[in-house]
Amino acid sequence: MCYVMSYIRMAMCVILFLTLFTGMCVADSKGNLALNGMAVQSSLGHPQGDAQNAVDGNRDSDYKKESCTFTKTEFNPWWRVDLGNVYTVSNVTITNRGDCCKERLRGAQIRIGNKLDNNGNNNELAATILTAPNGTQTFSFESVNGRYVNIFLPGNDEILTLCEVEVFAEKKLLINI
Ligand SMILES: [Ca+2]
Repeated sequence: MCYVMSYIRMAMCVILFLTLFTGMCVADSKGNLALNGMAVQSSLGHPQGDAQNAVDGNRDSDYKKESCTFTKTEFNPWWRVDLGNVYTVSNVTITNRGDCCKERLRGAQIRIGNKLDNNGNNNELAATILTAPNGTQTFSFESVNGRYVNIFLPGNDEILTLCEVEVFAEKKLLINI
């Protein structure tokens, strides 16, 4: 009886230890975290311009190939992906539209964080796209913790089009928000 009790006590200790230990762990996270994530955008400006097209794993920059997003012409358009967990994001790779209108993306901001105030566009500014990307361009920055990655294009009469957004992190933080 004594042996059984001590065995159970030990087993409980192991379970408790593992629970606490794994709760503090950080897991390596390699690869594109945005791939097939839940994506939304401020508006839909064209039937083939769905927000999900920027996380479909296809960098095709020809809008006619139906793998790019497209908002209406509006004030401060934005696009957002939910990574599903909090990561320390250090790189975002963006594929701009290539068949025309590259300059539309100039001035767009990469914002990362855990809040959805102002649709996530108030989250920390990680980088600004100062010159229109010619094809695919990677933006590296001081790591920012966050679950949401926004591409925010401030200004009047702007159209936001993204053909692919890829998000990379150093590690995953096991915090559920
Ligand atoms: Ca795409």
